[in-house]
Amino acid sequence: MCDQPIIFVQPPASFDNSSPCLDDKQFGLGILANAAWLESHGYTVSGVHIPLSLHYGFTADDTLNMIVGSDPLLVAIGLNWVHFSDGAIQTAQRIKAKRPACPIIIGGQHAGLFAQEIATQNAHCIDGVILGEAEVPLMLICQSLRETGKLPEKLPGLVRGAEDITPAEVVEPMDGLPVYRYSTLRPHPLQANVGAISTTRGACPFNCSWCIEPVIGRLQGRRKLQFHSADRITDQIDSLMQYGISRFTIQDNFFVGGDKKLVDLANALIKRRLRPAHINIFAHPESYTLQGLEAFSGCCDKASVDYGVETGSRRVATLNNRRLNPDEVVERIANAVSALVEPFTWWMVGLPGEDDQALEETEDLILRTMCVGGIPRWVSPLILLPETPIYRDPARFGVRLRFEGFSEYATFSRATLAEAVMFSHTMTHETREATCDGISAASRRLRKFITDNLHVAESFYASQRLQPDLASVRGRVQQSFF
Ligand code: B12
Repeated sequence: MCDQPIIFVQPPASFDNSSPCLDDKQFGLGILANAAWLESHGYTVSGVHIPLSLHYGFTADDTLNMIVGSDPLLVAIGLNWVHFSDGAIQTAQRIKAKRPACPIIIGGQHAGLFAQEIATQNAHCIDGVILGEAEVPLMLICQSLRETGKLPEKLPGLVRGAEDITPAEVVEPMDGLPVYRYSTLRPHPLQANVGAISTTRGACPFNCSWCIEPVIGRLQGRRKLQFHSADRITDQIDSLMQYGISRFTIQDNFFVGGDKKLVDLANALIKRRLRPAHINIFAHPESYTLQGLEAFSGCCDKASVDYGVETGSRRVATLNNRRLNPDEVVERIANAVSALVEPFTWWMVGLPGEDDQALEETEDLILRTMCVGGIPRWVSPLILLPETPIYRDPARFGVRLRFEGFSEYATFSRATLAEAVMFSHTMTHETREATCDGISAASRRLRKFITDNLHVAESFYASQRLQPDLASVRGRVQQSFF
Protein backbone atom coordinates (compact mmCIF):
# COMPACT_ATOMS: atom_id res chain seq x y z
CA MET A 1 0.00 0.00 0.00
CA CYS A 2 1.36 3.38 -0.99
CA ASP A 3 0.25 6.43 0.95
CA GLN A 4 1.74 9.05 -1.26
CA PRO A 5 -0.97 11.71 -1.77
CA ILE A 6 -2.40 13.13 -4.96
CA ILE A 7 -2.12 16.89 -4.74
CA PHE A 8 -4.57 19.08 -6.65
CA VAL A 9 -3.44 22.61 -7.41
CA GLN A 10 -5.39 25.71 -8.32
CA PRO A 11 -2.69 27.80 -10.03
CA PRO A 12 -2.42 31.59 -10.04
CA ALA A 13 -3.32 33.55 -13.20
CA SER A 14 0.42 34.19 -13.41
CA PHE A 15 3.15 34.46 -10.77
CA ASP A 16 3.99 37.79 -12.46
CA ASN A 17 0.51 39.34 -12.21
CA SER A 18 -0.86 40.12 -8.77
CA SER A 19 -4.00 41.88 -10.05
CA PRO A 20 -5.45 39.60 -12.74
CA CYS A 21 -8.18 40.81 -15.09
CA LEU A 22 -10.60 38.07 -13.97
CA ASP A 23 -11.25 36.73 -10.48
CA ASP A 24 -8.64 34.21 -9.32
CA LYS A 25 -10.14 33.19 -5.98
CA GLN A 26 -12.79 30.71 -7.21
CA PHE A 27 -12.54 27.03 -6.32
CA GLY A 28 -12.81 24.96 -9.51
CA LEU A 29 -15.62 22.48 -8.99
CA GLY A 30 -13.79 20.10 -11.33
CA ILE A 31 -10.88 19.91 -8.90
CA LEU A 32 -13.21 19.34 -5.95
CA ALA A 33 -15.18 16.68 -7.88
CA ASN A 34 -12.06 14.76 -8.88
CA ALA A 35 -10.62 14.91 -5.38
CA ALA A 36 -13.87 13.57 -3.91
CA TRP A 37 -13.88 10.75 -6.47
CA LEU A 38 -10.32 9.64 -5.76
CA GLU A 39 -10.90 9.91 -2.03
CA SER A 40 -14.00 7.73 -2.29
CA HIS A 41 -11.77 5.14 -3.99
CA GLY A 42 -9.31 5.05 -1.12
CA TYR A 43 -6.68 7.55 -2.28
CA THR A 44 -5.19 10.20 -0.03
CA VAL A 45 -5.81 13.60 -1.60
CA SER A 46 -5.22 17.20 -0.69
CA GLY A 47 -5.05 20.46 -2.54
CA VAL A 48 -3.45 23.87 -2.60
CA HIS A 49 -5.12 27.05 -3.86
CA ILE A 50 -2.10 29.14 -4.85
CA PRO A 51 -3.85 32.55 -5.35
CA LEU A 52 -5.38 32.29 -1.88
CA SER A 53 -2.13 31.14 -0.33
CA LEU A 54 -0.39 34.21 -1.80
CA HIS A 55 -3.34 36.38 -0.73
CA TYR A 56 -2.98 35.18 2.88
CA GLY A 57 0.69 36.13 2.88
CA PHE A 58 2.59 32.93 2.07
CA THR A 59 5.39 33.36 -0.45
CA ALA A 60 5.30 31.57 -3.79
CA ASP A 61 8.20 29.41 -2.69
CA ASP A 62 6.57 28.41 0.62
CA THR A 63 3.41 27.52 -1.28
CA LEU A 64 5.25 25.36 -3.80
CA ASN A 65 7.16 23.69 -0.98
CA MET A 66 3.80 22.78 0.61
CA ILE A 67 2.96 20.97 -2.64
CA VAL A 68 6.20 19.06 -3.12
CA GLY A 69 6.91 18.58 0.59
CA SER A 70 4.44 15.71 0.89
CA ASP A 71 6.23 13.64 -1.75
CA PRO A 72 3.15 13.41 -4.01
CA LEU A 73 2.30 10.40 -6.14
CA LEU A 74 0.87 12.88 -8.66
CA VAL A 75 0.38 16.63 -8.92
CA ALA A 76 -2.79 17.57 -10.84
CA ILE A 77 -3.02 21.23 -11.88
CA GLY A 78 -6.41 22.70 -12.78
CA LEU A 79 -6.76 24.86 -15.88
CA ASN A 80 -10.47 25.45 -16.16
CA TRP A 81 -10.52 29.11 -17.13
CA VAL A 82 -8.55 30.99 -19.78
CA HIS A 83 -6.91 33.46 -17.38
CA PHE A 84 -5.00 30.71 -15.54
CA SER A 85 -3.09 29.68 -18.71
CA ASP A 86 0.37 31.08 -17.89
CA GLY A 87 0.03 30.32 -14.19
CA ALA A 88 -0.76 26.64 -14.82
CA ILE A 89 2.37 26.19 -16.96
CA GLN A 90 4.56 28.23 -14.58
CA THR A 91 3.34 26.12 -11.65
CA ALA A 92 4.28 22.93 -13.50
CA GLN A 93 7.71 24.38 -14.36
CA ARG A 94 8.42 25.39 -10.78
CA ILE A 95 7.29 22.07 -9.32
CA LYS A 96 9.35 20.12 -11.87
CA ALA A 97 12.38 22.26 -11.05
CA LYS A 98 12.02 21.39 -7.37
CA ARG A 99 11.16 17.71 -7.88
CA PRO A 100 11.96 16.43 -11.38
CA ALA A 101 10.64 12.92 -10.73
CA CYS A 102 7.17 14.08 -9.66
CA PRO A 103 4.53 13.29 -12.33
CA ILE A 104 2.49 16.36 -13.26
CA ILE A 105 -0.70 16.47 -15.27
CA ILE A 106 -3.01 19.32 -16.22
CA GLY A 107 -6.77 19.10 -16.66
CA GLY A 108 -9.89 21.26 -16.84
CA GLN A 109 -12.05 22.81 -19.50
CA HIS A 110 -9.55 25.33 -20.88
CA ALA A 111 -6.74 22.78 -20.93
CA GLY A 112 -9.04 20.49 -22.93
CA LEU A 113 -9.42 23.11 -25.66
CA PHE A 114 -5.66 23.12 -26.27
CA ALA A 115 -4.68 19.67 -24.99
CA GLN A 116 -2.25 18.75 -27.78
CA GLU A 117 -0.66 22.19 -27.94
CA ILE A 118 -0.08 22.22 -24.18
CA ALA A 119 1.23 18.65 -24.10
CA THR A 120 3.64 19.00 -27.03
CA GLN A 121 5.01 22.42 -26.10
CA ASN A 122 5.49 21.74 -22.40
CA ALA A 123 6.67 18.13 -22.38
CA HIS A 124 9.66 19.21 -20.24
CA CYS A 125 7.39 20.00 -17.29
CA ILE A 126 4.00 18.39 -17.97
CA ASP A 127 3.59 14.62 -18.25
CA GLY A 128 0.14 14.74 -19.79
CA VAL A 129 -3.10 16.68 -20.25
CA ILE A 130 -6.44 15.14 -19.40
CA LEU A 131 -9.10 16.00 -21.94
CA GLY A 132 -12.61 16.09 -20.51
CA GLU A 133 -14.13 14.53 -17.44
CA ALA A 134 -11.19 13.28 -15.46
CA GLU A 135 -12.50 10.87 -12.83
CA VAL A 136 -11.82 7.66 -14.78
CA PRO A 137 -8.49 8.66 -16.38
CA LEU A 138 -7.20 10.04 -13.07
CA MET A 139 -7.95 6.81 -11.27
CA LEU A 140 -6.23 4.74 -13.95
CA ILE A 141 -3.23 7.07 -13.86
CA CYS A 142 -2.97 6.74 -10.08
CA GLN A 143 -3.29 2.95 -10.30
CA SER A 144 -0.54 2.83 -12.90
CA LEU A 145 1.72 5.13 -10.85
CA ARG A 146 1.24 2.95 -7.80
CA GLU A 147 1.88 -0.28 -9.66
CA THR A 148 4.60 0.71 -12.14
CA GLY A 149 5.75 4.18 -11.10
CA LYS A 150 4.83 5.38 -14.61
CA LEU A 151 1.87 6.94 -16.38
CA PRO A 152 -0.03 4.55 -18.70
CA GLU A 153 1.36 4.50 -22.25
CA LYS A 154 -2.08 4.86 -23.79
CA LEU A 155 -5.21 5.93 -21.98
CA PRO A 156 -8.47 7.37 -23.37
CA GLY A 157 -8.60 11.04 -22.37
CA LEU A 158 -4.87 11.36 -21.62
CA VAL A 159 -3.01 13.48 -24.17
CA ARG A 160 0.77 13.21 -24.15
CA GLY A 161 1.71 14.45 -27.61
CA ALA A 162 0.39 14.90 -31.12
CA GLU A 163 -1.19 11.43 -31.27
CA ASP A 164 -4.91 10.91 -32.00
CA ILE A 165 -7.11 11.76 -29.07
CA THR A 166 -9.63 9.28 -27.76
CA PRO A 167 -12.24 10.68 -25.37
CA ALA A 168 -12.18 9.74 -21.72
CA GLU A 169 -14.68 7.31 -20.28
CA VAL A 170 -17.20 9.08 -18.04
CA VAL A 171 -18.86 7.93 -14.82
CA GLU A 172 -22.39 6.61 -15.34
CA PRO A 173 -24.90 7.03 -13.82
CA MET A 174 -23.93 10.57 -12.87
CA ASP A 175 -25.57 10.36 -9.45
CA GLY A 176 -22.90 7.81 -8.55
CA LEU A 177 -20.37 10.65 -8.30
CA PRO A 178 -19.60 11.43 -4.66
CA VAL A 179 -20.43 14.86 -3.20
CA TYR A 180 -17.52 17.28 -2.96
CA ARG A 181 -16.35 19.58 -0.19
CA TYR A 182 -14.52 22.89 -0.29
CA SER A 183 -12.04 21.93 2.42
CA THR A 184 -10.11 19.82 -0.14
CA LEU A 185 -8.28 22.96 -1.22
CA ARG A 186 -6.34 25.02 1.33
CA PRO A 187 -6.38 27.80 2.44
CA HIS A 188 -10.10 28.32 2.89
CA PRO A 189 -12.20 30.43 0.47
CA LEU A 190 -12.59 34.19 0.95
CA GLN A 191 -16.32 33.80 1.61
CA ALA A 192 -16.58 30.70 3.76
CA ASN A 193 -20.40 30.52 3.60
CA VAL A 194 -20.71 30.56 -0.22
CA GLY A 195 -20.59 27.48 -2.45
CA ALA A 196 -21.25 26.58 -6.09
CA ILE A 197 -23.36 23.54 -6.91
CA SER A 198 -22.77 21.33 -9.91
CA THR A 199 -26.09 20.04 -11.24
CA THR A 200 -25.41 19.02 -14.85
CA ARG A 201 -22.69 17.68 -17.13
CA GLY A 202 -22.58 17.40 -20.92
CA ALA A 203 -23.53 19.52 -23.90
CA CYS A 204 -25.97 22.43 -23.63
CA PRO A 205 -28.76 21.81 -26.19
CA PHE A 206 -28.86 25.47 -27.29
CA ASN A 207 -26.49 26.64 -29.97
CA CYS A 208 -25.84 30.35 -29.35
CA SER A 209 -23.08 31.25 -31.80
CA TRP A 210 -20.76 32.72 -29.15
CA CYS A 211 -21.06 30.03 -26.51
CA ILE A 212 -18.68 27.17 -25.92
CA GLU A 213 -20.92 25.09 -23.69
CA PRO A 214 -22.45 22.84 -26.40
CA VAL A 215 -18.92 22.16 -27.71
CA ILE A 216 -17.26 21.77 -24.32
CA GLY A 217 -19.94 19.36 -23.15
CA ARG A 218 -19.23 17.02 -26.06
CA LEU A 219 -15.46 17.48 -25.81
CA GLN A 220 -15.71 16.53 -22.15
CA GLY A 221 -17.20 13.15 -23.04
CA ARG A 222 -21.00 13.45 -22.78
CA ARG A 223 -22.91 14.10 -25.98
CA LYS A 224 -26.11 15.12 -24.23
CA LEU A 225 -26.85 17.24 -21.23
CA GLN A 226 -27.39 15.09 -18.15
CA PHE A 227 -28.83 16.26 -14.84
CA HIS A 228 -28.17 15.14 -11.31
CA SER A 229 -31.46 14.15 -9.65
CA ALA A 230 -33.08 16.61 -7.23
CA ASP A 231 -32.19 14.22 -4.40
CA ARG A 232 -28.52 14.11 -5.36
CA ILE A 233 -28.35 17.93 -5.65
CA THR A 234 -29.98 18.07 -2.21
CA ASP A 235 -27.36 15.64 -0.87
CA GLN A 236 -24.67 18.02 -2.13
CA ILE A 237 -26.36 21.03 -0.53
CA ASP A 238 -26.90 19.10 2.70
CA SER A 239 -23.26 18.09 2.85
CA LEU A 240 -22.00 21.64 2.21
CA MET A 241 -24.42 23.05 4.82
CA GLN A 242 -22.77 20.78 7.36
CA TYR A 243 -19.52 22.63 6.60
CA GLY A 244 -21.22 26.00 7.27
CA ILE A 245 -22.06 26.90 3.67
CA SER A 246 -25.50 28.50 3.50
CA ARG A 247 -25.44 30.51 0.26
CA PHE A 248 -25.41 28.60 -3.00
CA THR A 249 -25.05 29.41 -6.66
CA ILE A 250 -26.03 27.20 -9.58
CA GLN A 251 -24.39 28.61 -12.68
CA ASP A 252 -24.41 25.58 -14.96
CA ASN A 253 -27.09 24.39 -17.39
CA PHE A 254 -29.71 23.60 -14.72
CA PHE A 255 -31.99 26.25 -16.28
CA VAL A 256 -32.41 24.03 -19.36
CA GLY A 257 -34.62 21.80 -17.20
CA GLY A 258 -37.08 24.71 -16.74
CA ASP A 259 -39.81 24.77 -14.10
CA LYS A 260 -39.85 20.98 -13.66
CA LYS A 261 -36.28 20.68 -12.37
CA LEU A 262 -36.62 23.81 -10.24
CA VAL A 263 -39.85 22.66 -8.61
CA ASP A 264 -38.35 19.18 -7.99
CA LEU A 265 -35.33 20.73 -6.29
CA ALA A 266 -37.45 23.09 -4.18
CA ASN A 267 -39.64 20.17 -3.06
CA ALA A 268 -36.64 17.98 -2.25
CA LEU A 269 -35.11 20.72 -0.08
CA ILE A 270 -38.38 21.33 1.74
CA LYS A 271 -38.92 17.59 2.28
CA ARG A 272 -35.45 17.28 3.81
CA ARG A 273 -36.03 20.41 5.95
CA LEU A 274 -33.00 22.14 4.48
CA ARG A 275 -33.41 25.88 4.12
CA PRO A 276 -30.45 27.69 2.56
CA ALA A 277 -30.02 31.39 3.34
CA HIS A 278 -29.67 32.16 -0.37
CA ILE A 279 -29.85 30.29 -3.67
CA ASN A 280 -28.84 32.00 -6.90
CA ILE A 281 -29.44 30.43 -10.31
CA PHE A 282 -28.24 31.39 -13.75
CA ALA A 283 -30.97 31.23 -16.43
CA HIS A 284 -32.07 32.36 -19.85
CA PRO A 285 -34.94 34.85 -19.59
CA GLU A 286 -37.51 32.35 -20.83
CA SER A 287 -36.40 29.48 -18.56
CA TYR A 288 -38.89 29.88 -15.71
CA THR A 289 -42.56 30.82 -15.39
CA LEU A 290 -44.32 32.14 -12.32
CA GLN A 291 -44.97 28.57 -11.12
CA GLY A 292 -41.27 27.62 -11.02
CA LEU A 293 -40.25 30.96 -9.56
CA GLU A 294 -42.79 30.72 -6.73
CA ALA A 295 -41.58 27.23 -5.80
CA PHE A 296 -38.02 28.57 -5.88
CA SER A 297 -38.68 31.51 -3.56
CA GLY A 298 -40.46 29.14 -1.15
CA CYS A 299 -37.44 26.90 -0.52
CA CYS A 300 -34.84 29.40 0.73
CA ASP A 301 -34.63 32.68 2.64
CA LYS A 302 -33.48 34.60 -0.43
CA ALA A 303 -33.83 33.52 -4.06
CA SER A 304 -32.22 35.29 -7.00
CA VAL A 305 -31.83 34.61 -10.70
CA ASP A 306 -29.01 35.86 -12.94
CA TYR A 307 -30.75 36.30 -16.29
CA GLY A 308 -28.30 36.21 -19.20
CA VAL A 309 -30.30 38.52 -21.48
CA GLU A 310 -27.14 39.56 -23.40
CA THR A 311 -28.74 41.83 -26.06
CA GLY A 312 -31.90 43.81 -26.68
CA SER A 313 -31.60 43.55 -30.46
CA ARG A 314 -33.72 40.91 -32.17
CA ARG A 315 -31.56 41.21 -35.30
CA VAL A 316 -28.34 40.53 -33.36
CA ALA A 317 -30.00 37.68 -31.45
CA THR A 318 -31.27 36.04 -34.66
CA LEU A 319 -27.89 36.35 -36.39
CA ASN A 320 -26.34 34.59 -33.40
CA ASN A 321 -28.94 31.82 -33.17
CA ARG A 322 -30.29 33.11 -29.88
CA ARG A 323 -33.95 33.27 -29.00
CA LEU A 324 -35.09 36.77 -27.93
CA ASN A 325 -38.53 38.23 -27.40
CA PRO A 326 -38.05 41.52 -25.53
CA ASP A 327 -41.70 41.61 -24.37
CA GLU A 328 -41.33 38.14 -22.90
CA VAL A 329 -38.08 39.17 -21.14
CA VAL A 330 -39.93 42.03 -19.45
CA GLU A 331 -42.83 39.76 -18.51
CA ARG A 332 -40.57 37.06 -17.00
CA ILE A 333 -38.68 39.61 -14.94
CA ALA A 334 -41.97 40.99 -13.65
CA ASN A 335 -42.95 37.37 -12.79
CA ALA A 336 -39.75 36.96 -10.78
CA VAL A 337 -40.45 40.11 -8.75
CA SER A 338 -44.01 39.02 -8.03
CA ALA A 339 -42.68 35.62 -6.88
CA LEU A 340 -40.20 37.46 -4.58
CA VAL A 341 -37.18 36.33 -6.58
CA GLU A 342 -34.50 39.01 -7.12
CA PRO A 343 -33.98 39.31 -10.88
CA PHE A 344 -30.50 40.37 -12.00
CA THR A 345 -29.78 40.93 -15.68
CA TRP A 346 -26.45 40.39 -17.48
CA TRP A 347 -25.54 41.94 -20.83
CA MET A 348 -22.89 41.43 -23.48
CA VAL A 349 -21.13 43.61 -26.06
CA GLY A 350 -18.94 42.73 -29.04
CA LEU A 351 -21.56 40.44 -30.57
CA PRO A 352 -21.57 40.00 -34.35
CA GLY A 353 -23.97 42.46 -35.97
CA GLU A 354 -23.95 44.81 -32.97
CA ASP A 355 -24.08 48.34 -34.36
CA ASP A 356 -25.21 51.62 -32.88
CA GLN A 357 -28.88 50.81 -33.41
CA ALA A 358 -28.46 47.42 -31.69
CA LEU A 359 -26.84 49.12 -28.69
CA GLU A 360 -29.78 51.55 -28.54
CA GLU A 361 -32.15 48.57 -28.52
CA THR A 362 -30.14 47.01 -25.70
CA GLU A 363 -30.36 50.26 -23.72
CA ASP A 364 -34.09 50.27 -24.35
CA LEU A 365 -34.46 46.72 -22.99
CA ILE A 366 -32.24 47.49 -19.97
CA LEU A 367 -34.56 50.40 -19.20
CA ARG A 368 -37.77 48.42 -19.79
CA THR A 369 -36.54 45.64 -17.49
CA MET A 370 -35.53 48.15 -14.80
CA CYS A 371 -39.07 49.59 -14.90
CA VAL A 372 -40.40 46.18 -13.71
CA GLY A 373 -37.58 45.49 -11.21
CA GLY A 374 -34.76 44.04 -13.35
CA ILE A 375 -31.38 44.88 -11.83
CA PRO A 376 -28.60 45.20 -14.42
CA ARG A 377 -25.58 43.55 -12.86
CA TRP A 378 -22.82 43.69 -15.43
CA VAL A 379 -21.83 44.17 -19.08
CA SER A 380 -19.22 41.71 -20.41
CA PRO A 381 -17.33 42.00 -23.66
CA LEU A 382 -17.67 38.66 -25.46
CA ILE A 383 -14.65 36.39 -24.94
CA LEU A 384 -14.65 34.45 -28.19
CA LEU A 385 -13.34 30.96 -27.41
CA PRO A 386 -12.10 28.26 -29.82
CA GLU A 387 -14.54 25.81 -31.39
CA THR A 388 -17.59 28.07 -31.01
CA PRO A 389 -19.69 28.58 -34.19
CA ILE A 390 -18.26 32.12 -34.62
CA TYR A 391 -14.68 30.93 -34.17
CA ARG A 392 -15.16 28.13 -36.69
CA ASP A 393 -16.70 30.36 -39.35
CA PRO A 394 -15.78 33.97 -38.55
CA ALA A 395 -16.48 35.26 -42.08
CA ARG A 396 -20.12 34.19 -41.82
CA PHE A 397 -20.49 36.41 -38.76
CA GLY A 398 -18.37 39.30 -40.08
CA VAL A 399 -15.75 38.68 -37.39
CA ARG A 400 -11.95 38.93 -37.43
CA LEU A 401 -10.28 36.70 -34.85
CA ARG A 402 -7.41 38.23 -32.87
CA PHE A 403 -6.54 35.17 -30.79
CA GLU A 404 -6.06 31.63 -32.03
CA GLY A 405 -3.48 29.56 -30.12
CA PHE A 406 -3.03 28.83 -26.42
CA SER A 407 -0.34 31.48 -25.93
CA GLU A 408 -2.48 34.22 -27.54
CA TYR A 409 -5.34 33.40 -25.18
CA ALA A 410 -2.81 33.52 -22.33
CA THR A 411 -2.97 37.31 -22.75
CA PHE A 412 -5.73 36.97 -20.13
CA SER A 413 -3.12 35.75 -17.63
CA ARG A 414 -0.90 38.75 -18.22
CA ALA A 415 -3.46 41.60 -18.31
CA THR A 416 -4.21 43.39 -15.07
CA LEU A 417 -7.73 44.36 -14.11
CA ALA A 418 -6.98 48.04 -14.73
CA GLU A 419 -5.54 47.29 -18.17
CA ALA A 420 -8.52 45.14 -19.13
CA VAL A 421 -10.98 47.87 -18.14
CA MET A 422 -9.07 50.76 -19.75
CA PHE A 423 -7.52 49.19 -22.84
CA SER A 424 -8.64 46.64 -25.37
CA HIS A 425 -5.79 44.13 -25.62
CA THR A 426 -7.89 41.36 -24.04
CA MET A 427 -10.45 41.69 -26.86
CA THR A 428 -10.45 38.35 -28.64
CA HIS A 429 -11.95 39.65 -31.88
CA GLU A 430 -13.30 42.56 -33.90
CA THR A 431 -16.61 42.65 -35.70
CA ARG A 432 -17.62 44.25 -38.99
CA GLU A 433 -19.37 46.87 -36.87
CA ALA A 434 -16.80 47.45 -34.09
CA THR A 435 -13.03 47.51 -33.61
CA CYS A 436 -11.53 46.39 -30.28
CA ASP A 437 -11.70 49.98 -29.07
CA GLY A 438 -15.28 50.14 -30.31
CA ILE A 439 -16.19 47.06 -28.22
CA SER A 440 -14.52 48.62 -25.14
CA ALA A 441 -16.45 51.82 -25.81
CA ALA A 442 -19.71 49.87 -26.14
CA SER A 443 -19.05 48.23 -22.77
CA ARG A 444 -18.44 51.64 -21.16
CA ARG A 445 -21.51 53.07 -22.90
CA LEU A 446 -23.83 50.41 -21.48
CA ARG A 447 -22.28 50.61 -18.00
CA LYS A 448 -22.71 54.39 -18.07
CA PHE A 449 -26.30 53.94 -19.23
CA ILE A 450 -26.86 51.65 -16.25
CA THR A 451 -25.44 54.06 -13.68
CA ASP A 452 -27.36 56.99 -15.22
CA ASN A 453 -30.64 55.06 -15.07
CA LEU A 454 -30.34 52.82 -12.03
CA HIS A 455 -32.59 55.28 -10.19
CA VAL A 456 -35.45 53.69 -12.16
CA ALA A 457 -34.89 50.35 -10.39
CA GLU A 458 -34.23 52.19 -7.11
CA SER A 459 -37.63 53.94 -7.29
CA PHE A 460 -39.31 50.69 -8.28
CA TYR A 461 -38.01 48.95 -5.15
CA ALA A 462 -38.87 51.88 -2.87
CA SER A 463 -42.37 50.42 -2.57
CA GLN A 464 -41.67 46.66 -2.84
CA ARG A 465 -41.43 43.90 -0.26
CA LEU A 466 -38.38 42.61 -2.09
CA GLN A 467 -35.33 44.67 -1.09
CA PRO A 468 -32.29 43.76 -3.23
CA ASP A 469 -28.92 45.28 -2.44
CA LEU A 470 -28.93 47.97 -5.13
CA ALA A 471 -26.19 49.99 -3.45
CA SER A 472 -23.62 47.27 -4.10
CA VAL A 473 -24.75 46.96 -7.73
CA ARG A 474 -24.35 50.72 -8.19
CA GLY A 475 -20.99 50.66 -6.40
CA ARG A 476 -19.56 47.89 -8.57
CA VAL A 477 -20.61 49.45 -11.89
CA GLN A 478 -19.49 52.93 -10.82
CA GLN A 479 -16.16 51.62 -9.59
CA SER A 480 -15.42 50.20 -13.05
CA PHE A 481 -14.95 53.77 -14.34
CA PHE A 482 -12.02 54.54 -12.05
C1 B12 B 1 -20.31 26.96 -12.77
C2 B12 B 1 -19.40 27.79 -13.65
C3 B12 B 1 -18.80 28.90 -13.10
C4 B12 B 1 -18.95 29.31 -11.64
C5 B12 B 1 -17.91 28.69 -10.71
C6 B12 B 1 -17.71 27.27 -10.87
C7 B12 B 1 -16.69 26.64 -10.02
N1 B12 B 1 -16.60 26.98 -8.77
O1 B12 B 1 -15.98 25.83 -10.52
C8 B12 B 1 -18.65 30.83 -11.69
C9 B12 B 1 -19.95 31.58 -11.83
C10 B12 B 1 -17.94 31.41 -10.50
C11 B12 B 1 -17.88 30.92 -12.98
C12 B12 B 1 -17.11 31.99 -13.26
C13 B12 B 1 -16.46 32.16 -14.46
N2 B12 B 1 -16.54 31.37 -15.53
CO1 B12 B 1 -17.46 29.68 -15.55
N3 B12 B 1 -18.45 28.12 -15.78
C14 B12 B 1 -19.17 27.43 -15.00
C15 B12 B 1 -19.82 26.27 -15.75
C16 B12 B 1 -21.25 26.68 -16.08
C17 B12 B 1 -19.80 24.93 -15.03
C18 B12 B 1 -18.40 24.48 -14.58
C19 B12 B 1 -18.45 23.41 -13.57
O2 B12 B 1 -18.17 23.65 -12.45
N4 B12 B 1 -18.81 22.18 -13.92
C20 B12 B 1 -18.83 21.04 -13.01
C21 B12 B 1 -17.49 20.34 -12.98
C22 B12 B 1 -17.57 19.08 -12.17
O3 B12 B 1 -17.16 20.02 -14.30
P1 B12 B 1 -15.85 20.58 -15.00
O4 B12 B 1 -15.48 21.89 -14.49
O5 B12 B 1 -16.04 20.46 -16.45
O6 B12 B 1 -14.74 19.55 -14.53
C23 B12 B 1 -14.46 18.31 -15.14
C24 B12 B 1 -13.36 18.38 -16.19
O7 B12 B 1 -13.27 19.62 -16.84
C25 B12 B 1 -12.12 18.02 -15.46
N5 B12 B 1 -11.42 19.01 -14.67
C26 B12 B 1 -11.82 20.19 -14.21
N6 B12 B 1 -10.89 20.76 -13.45
C27 B12 B 1 -9.86 19.90 -13.39
C28 B12 B 1 -8.65 19.96 -12.72
C29 B12 B 1 -7.74 18.91 -12.85
C30 B12 B 1 -6.47 18.95 -12.12
C31 B12 B 1 -8.06 17.80 -13.67
C32 B12 B 1 -7.12 16.70 -13.83
C33 B12 B 1 -9.29 17.75 -14.34
C34 B12 B 1 -10.18 18.79 -14.19
O8 B12 B 1 -12.61 17.04 -14.56
C35 B12 B 1 -13.87 17.50 -14.03
C36 B12 B 1 -14.70 16.36 -13.57
O9 B12 B 1 -14.82 15.39 -14.55
C37 B12 B 1 -18.93 26.22 -17.02
C38 B12 B 1 -19.63 25.77 -18.29
C39 B12 B 1 -20.09 24.34 -18.23
N7 B12 B 1 -21.33 24.11 -18.55
O10 B12 B 1 -19.31 23.45 -17.89
C40 B12 B 1 -18.46 27.67 -17.15
C41 B12 B 1 -17.13 27.97 -17.77
C42 B12 B 1 -16.12 26.94 -17.29
N8 B12 B 1 -16.79 29.29 -17.24
C43 B12 B 1 -16.23 30.07 -18.08
C44 B12 B 1 -15.83 31.40 -17.86
C45 B12 B 1 -15.27 32.17 -19.06
C46 B12 B 1 -15.96 31.98 -16.61
C47 B12 B 1 -15.52 33.40 -16.23
C48 B12 B 1 -14.11 33.75 -16.70
C49 B12 B 1 -16.58 34.37 -16.70
C50 B12 B 1 -16.19 35.83 -16.60
N9 B12 B 1 -16.11 36.49 -17.75
O11 B12 B 1 -15.99 36.31 -15.54
C51 B12 B 1 -15.62 33.37 -14.69
C52 B12 B 1 -14.24 33.27 -14.05
C53 B12 B 1 -14.02 32.13 -13.16
C54 B12 B 1 -13.11 32.47 -12.04
N10 B12 B 1 -12.12 31.69 -11.80
O12 B12 B 1 -13.29 33.42 -11.40
C55 B12 B 1 -16.00 29.37 -19.39
C56 B12 B 1 -14.57 28.86 -19.49
C57 B12 B 1 -14.00 29.15 -20.82
C58 B12 B 1 -12.51 29.16 -20.78
N11 B12 B 1 -11.91 28.37 -21.61
O13 B12 B 1 -11.92 29.89 -20.01
C59 B12 B 1 -17.10 28.25 -19.32
C60 B12 B 1 -16.80 27.04 -20.21
C61 B12 B 1 -18.44 28.93 -19.71
C62 B12 B 1 -18.53 29.56 -21.08
N12 B12 B 1 -19.68 29.42 -21.72
O14 B12 B 1 -17.68 30.22 -21.60
N13 B12 B 1 -18.07 29.83 -13.76
